[in-house]
Amino acid sequence: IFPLLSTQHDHTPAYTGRLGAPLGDTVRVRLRTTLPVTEVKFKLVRVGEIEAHPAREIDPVGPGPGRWFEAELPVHEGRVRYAWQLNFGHDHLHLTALGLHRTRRGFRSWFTYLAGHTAPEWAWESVFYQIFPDRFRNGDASNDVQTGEYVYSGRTVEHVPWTTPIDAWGDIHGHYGGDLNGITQALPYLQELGITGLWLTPIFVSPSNHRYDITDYRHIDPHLGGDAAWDELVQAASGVGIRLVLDGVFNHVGNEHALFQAALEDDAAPERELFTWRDEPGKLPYHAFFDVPTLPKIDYRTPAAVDEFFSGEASVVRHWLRRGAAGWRLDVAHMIGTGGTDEDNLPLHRTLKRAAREERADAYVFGERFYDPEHALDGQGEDGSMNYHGFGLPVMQWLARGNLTFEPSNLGGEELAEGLWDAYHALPAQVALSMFNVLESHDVPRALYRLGNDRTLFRAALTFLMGYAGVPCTYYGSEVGLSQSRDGAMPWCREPMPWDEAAWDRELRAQVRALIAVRRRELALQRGNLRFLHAEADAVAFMREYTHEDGRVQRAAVLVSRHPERHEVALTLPGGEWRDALTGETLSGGQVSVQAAGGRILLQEAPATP
Ligand code: ARE
Ligand code: CA
Repeated sequence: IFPLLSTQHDHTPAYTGRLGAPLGDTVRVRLRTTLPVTEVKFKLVRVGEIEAHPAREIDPVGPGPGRWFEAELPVHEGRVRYAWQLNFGHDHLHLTALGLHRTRRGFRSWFTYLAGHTAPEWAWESVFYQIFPDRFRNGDASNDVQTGEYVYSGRTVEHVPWTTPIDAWGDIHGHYGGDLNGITQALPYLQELGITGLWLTPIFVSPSNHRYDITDYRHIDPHLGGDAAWDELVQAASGVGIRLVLDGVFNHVGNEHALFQAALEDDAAPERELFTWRDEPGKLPYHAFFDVPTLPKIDYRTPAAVDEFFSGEASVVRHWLRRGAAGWRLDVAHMIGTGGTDEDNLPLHRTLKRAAREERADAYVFGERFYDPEHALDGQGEDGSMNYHGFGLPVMQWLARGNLTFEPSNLGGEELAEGLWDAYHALPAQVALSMFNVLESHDVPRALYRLGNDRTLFRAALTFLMGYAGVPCTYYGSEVGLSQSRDGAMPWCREPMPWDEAAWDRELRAQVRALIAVRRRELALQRGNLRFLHAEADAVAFMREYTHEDGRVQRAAVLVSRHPERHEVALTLPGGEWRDALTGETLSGGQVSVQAAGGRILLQEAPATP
């Protein structure tokens, strides 16, 4: 199922002249092959028909082996589907995004060129860190929620001292006191780690410790330091090159939100139309997220809802981008809409994205999607999505060997590679590079915990994350070995960050830092293509490759094993010298046997022809 190295075409400059050109433009595209072709044809789908044009042979680009062919791609529609046909006398092969095949395969496997699409490329170069504000750092004790201060979900809230372990029943009422002031204080720590982007789970006025039930979207929760703490954080973060992405809870509001309160109080209130109501015995009178009473669902069939949150002149989306946010993570993106299917909701997501881009030309907008995100990712809506389905969940299932109750199936390396490859090739390159890759989050168990707290396996997981196509995001505290006290997802994955350095695993932190540095240095990891090189039950290897316009190639081969101890893996690398990104050790390509435990990133830079 994996593409061969003999023939290549991808989104990088030598092969694709320009990404995201507008409708009506023409883009030059190229193919390189070492096969004995007699002719190469460029094929595209236009008005439902396949057109085939001869590609012309050109002088070789760069020093690599093979012959080069060039064609013109007319950007005639939003998504241009194309492929190459290689003729060998009477026989032929097709090159699609899936690789070389005897048949031309379904159009879903063809290359996709996205017209007029600009990706937030800064995100490709970023390494993100997710913060759950109540649990990251308490920078100002004077704003802490006090025990008994108010009632939430039928019980008074409690102030919990920082070092108290999470308690199941108390958790939804327990506030540890973390705030934005704390994040500002920790910026030097994050900068030293190499972080350049933060995703903050909700920070607006809300009674719960997770703040997904928002009372007022236009103000920062005073318990997090209020609006002033935000402005201070924005300024300090931009000073150290860190961008802030906010959590957009747009499927539902908190039940204490004024619009919902108005709707509840009066049957004739215009606000009624912002929600959906029902009259069924034993059920809430309104639709809510998973029937959680504090989370009434917003009805976007009502134009006032679209205005309030997305497109209006002072919408929530616009407000915080104006005030310094760099993008939005859309909570339960698959639910945000009119109550219809995901497809029905696409126009709404495009409206949201358009408003975001009007405010900030490079705003990064990605949805939370636990399952198949493909149909939502045509580039006009979300830039990408959280990559649980096509990355984090399967990678963790494989590495954890089905350990523990969360997503317990035990995948083999072959199945893993197949699943990842399938998810990757289905997306246009700019979207694939904009996927938000996570191994863990505040909704799933911590990766380190799922791996039995084994450091070698965790390092392997992080190598996968930093090496893979898409934007990597780590979860607060993982870098110092923060784990869980027991099995399960929330609340166990939300322990407060230990700031007593005696509790840190410094060796782990140094390793995480080194991996982040490699990611931030290597163009191939940020913008390269993706191909799987090898898969066996306990090891997989993939290649990221970036070919400059002059043919210079930068390669990174990423090898990951799920053995906690030494594990020799045999694989074939392109010839020439390779260097280990972390140890500097060199080896020559061809058939090699490499120690894979803990993960490896091997680099190769082929020089340009004079
Ligand atoms: C809290 C408690 C829960 C309790 C619930 C109901 O923590 O134990 O069951 O209340 O009383 C936020 C808070 C949660 C809170 C929830 C409701 O963070 O702590 O739960 O609000 O008050 C699915 C969705 C996914 C969603 C998760 C939570 O597909 O989109 O469930 N994620 C977002 C956020 C959450 C947030 C909300 C949605 C609501 O990221 O933090 O919850 O705004 C498997 C399943 C998935 C499931 C996933 C994670 O993979 O198949 O369907 O995701 O696990 O649990
Ligand atoms: Ca505080």
